[in-house]
Amino acid sequence: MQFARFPGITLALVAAIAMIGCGKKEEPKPQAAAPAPAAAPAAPAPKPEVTVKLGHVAPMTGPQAHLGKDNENGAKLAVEELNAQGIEIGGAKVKFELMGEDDQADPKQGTIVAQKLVDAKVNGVIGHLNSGTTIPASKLYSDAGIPQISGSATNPKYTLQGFKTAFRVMANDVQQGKVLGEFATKQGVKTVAVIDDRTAYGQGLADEFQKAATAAGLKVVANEYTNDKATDFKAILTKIKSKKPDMVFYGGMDAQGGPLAKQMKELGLKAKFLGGDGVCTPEFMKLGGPATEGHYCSLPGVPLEKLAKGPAFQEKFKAKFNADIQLYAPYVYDAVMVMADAMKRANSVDSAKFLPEVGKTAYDGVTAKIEFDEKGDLKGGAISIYQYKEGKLSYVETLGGGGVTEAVKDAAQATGEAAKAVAGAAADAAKDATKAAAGAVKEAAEATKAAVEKK
Ligand code: ABU
Repeated sequence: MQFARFPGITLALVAAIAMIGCGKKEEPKPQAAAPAPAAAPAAPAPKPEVTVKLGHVAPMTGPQAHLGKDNENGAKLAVEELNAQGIEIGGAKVKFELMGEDDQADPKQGTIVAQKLVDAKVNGVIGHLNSGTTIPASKLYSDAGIPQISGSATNPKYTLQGFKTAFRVMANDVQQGKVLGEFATKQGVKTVAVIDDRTAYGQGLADEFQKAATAAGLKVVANEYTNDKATDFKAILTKIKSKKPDMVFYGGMDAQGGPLAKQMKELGLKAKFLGGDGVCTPEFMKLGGPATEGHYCSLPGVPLEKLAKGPAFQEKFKAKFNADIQLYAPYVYDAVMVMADAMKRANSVDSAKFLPEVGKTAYDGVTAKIEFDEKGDLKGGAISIYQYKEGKLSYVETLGGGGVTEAVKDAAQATGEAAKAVAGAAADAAKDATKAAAGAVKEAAEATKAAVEKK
């Protein structure tokens, strides 16, 4: 920019002159001594923080990865909610952290990752998913005094070892096998073929089923075995077909159960299929396709829709993970909450201090009112039967289970109270209407009488 009257003088030059003019250093004026500033109030010392490390173990790779992910999502949801609550324990703000490990559903890998969690000094362990990994790992956690809660391992041995650290939040396979054996008998079948995958869960459940079925009068016409990696079952199914059983019972998981049901149909087996919780999944129906239609499975607990906190849990799970629950996520969620609840009651995150409180749990969970017996098993665990219908699990009935039925009772009571309130309001309204009508009739009668008298 140039000035109009002095075209050669630029704005920069003017600025330079101005700066020279201002360049005279002014002597500092003597100032009166400033009063000493009032001492600021001491800032409150920040609350100490403590990190609680929770180990979570499940197969995150291999044929059961979809179930491992489902379990981990249940644990993640619980941890996120606990952290949002800003819990204080023992005067410190607690931050929960999940240490996820993949045991590949392999017993040996299960102990390797368990040792890793022990070395990392985790405060507690949620898992493992499979009984075959949970049982050997539980010895390491017990030796280290680390509380362990499984949301899915159902083999009875897990809590029969006398470990003070071992707990589970669902019914075990003695209960499940018994219900399945009795259910098979109720279906009117006379003969059954039993197949299992030789895992702690599959074999254990098949044994319990067989005990209950034979006690109820069923004849076992074949016992066959496979493994938890198999995909081709035609050889054993061909042998079974020749025995013409009314029913095939499978002890194992959905990755094998789905193809097995499909191959039963392909080979022309007319027998009904029945399995436990490991096959009671959307994945079973996906793998088995239309061949799964009309068959049955069981699941510890009762349908979430029938529980007071179930529908809300389903909604928040779907909203967070954009996925439906596969199987055990709500149980794993409850397992984390039970562990945190024990820490709160003990006012300590120290495993040795809160472990006794785990045993004293009385927690109103999503899946049940959770209380443990002296072994660490869920008290009064229920078992429900489902039928595969048009690609969905259709609820049939719930058998046994004080703990779970308590929660159902709570929901039913709430519904009953609401219904009573509606009925009460309707009765009041009806009373008012009757009174008004009676008044109108009386008035009409008086008017008629007056009219008659006037005549
Ligand atoms: N409860 C069936 C799947 C987990 C287990 O191995 O026990």
